[in-house]
Amino acid sequence: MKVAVVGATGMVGEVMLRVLEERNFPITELLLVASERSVGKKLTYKNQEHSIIGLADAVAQQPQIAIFSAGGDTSLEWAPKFAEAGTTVIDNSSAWRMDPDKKLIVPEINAHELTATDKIIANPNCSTIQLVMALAPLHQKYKMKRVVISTYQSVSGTGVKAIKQMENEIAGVKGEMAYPYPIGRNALPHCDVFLENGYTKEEMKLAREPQKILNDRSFSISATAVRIPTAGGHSESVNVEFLNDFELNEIRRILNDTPGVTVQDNPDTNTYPMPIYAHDKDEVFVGRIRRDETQRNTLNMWIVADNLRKGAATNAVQIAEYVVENKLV
Ligand code: A2P
Ligand code: 11C
Repeated sequence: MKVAVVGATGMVGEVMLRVLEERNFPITELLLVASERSVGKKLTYKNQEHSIIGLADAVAQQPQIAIFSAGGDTSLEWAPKFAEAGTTVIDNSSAWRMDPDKKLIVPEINAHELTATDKIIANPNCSTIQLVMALAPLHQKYKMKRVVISTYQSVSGTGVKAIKQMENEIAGVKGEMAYPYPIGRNALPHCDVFLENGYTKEEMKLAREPQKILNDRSFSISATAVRIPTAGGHSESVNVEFLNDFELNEIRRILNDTPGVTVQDNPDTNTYPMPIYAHDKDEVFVGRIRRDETQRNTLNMWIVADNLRKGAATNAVQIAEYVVENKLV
């Protein structure tokens, strides 16, 4: 496969290259693409140096697959140009996710919907991916009615500038701020921009994207997204009301049997998911599984995953693997 990675110099792009290498993705030619600022710079993939090229150059080379993580504006402008050139685009931005003509894919859940005519495929938001990975098998069995979620999100979800802000604060150095407030020793109930309804864009992604991925609008999700001073992954406190009753052991068994999900749940040994352990892993970790004693058929759990891996790069590479294995490119 001739593969382009658009946004190769970025934070997700870097993880993308690592994941492609680790999974030995069948690449015959690799095009590393970034903004004009970076053209000519060198990056290493599998011990080989590659020069960064620009978008127009990459389109002209007609790669079979282009994995984009270069922001929504770049995707809006350039993904259609690649698609027109015959490239299958897997886009990690929010640009196409809710477009009714584009599919929003978590491979373990709905990759079977993909066909060779899908030329722009959307990768969901990081906090959505880890949520639906745990909810999908439970929804299938017990039917969700309502989900209430609060997130505790890593600064790596904001980007390099936010990591730098956190490092500067730790070092006691003044520098550029990614957030309107200090992030150290703080919790900001503010991920992405505020919308007219008083929710943030991140909260509305959590409310809407799972319905599209599960192809079901019969359940609702209410979200509060919070940024905390951690770097390894996003955590989520999730309360799910089902239509049908459940046994906790059955919930644990279903989650344990779900590919890509690992249960870490033993209060006796203080075993529960945490970002420091989820960091650099591809699985979604679920723990603190317990019945909500205040309401029928309702479950509480805690979900953690590395937002740059399963939340972004790994999910996108898995989509690429699916389209290659199923000869959709
Ligand atoms: P560059 O490094 O040349 O700016 P991050 O999310 O970590 O900020 O990374 C964003 C990625 O998207 C980087 O690789 C960045 O390249 C790339 N990028 C940003 N704007 C553009 C653009 N207009 N055209 C192509 N790539 C872009
Ligand atoms: C965050 N979820 O942690 C964001 C980052 O829509 O792809 C990714 C934003 C997106 O703030």
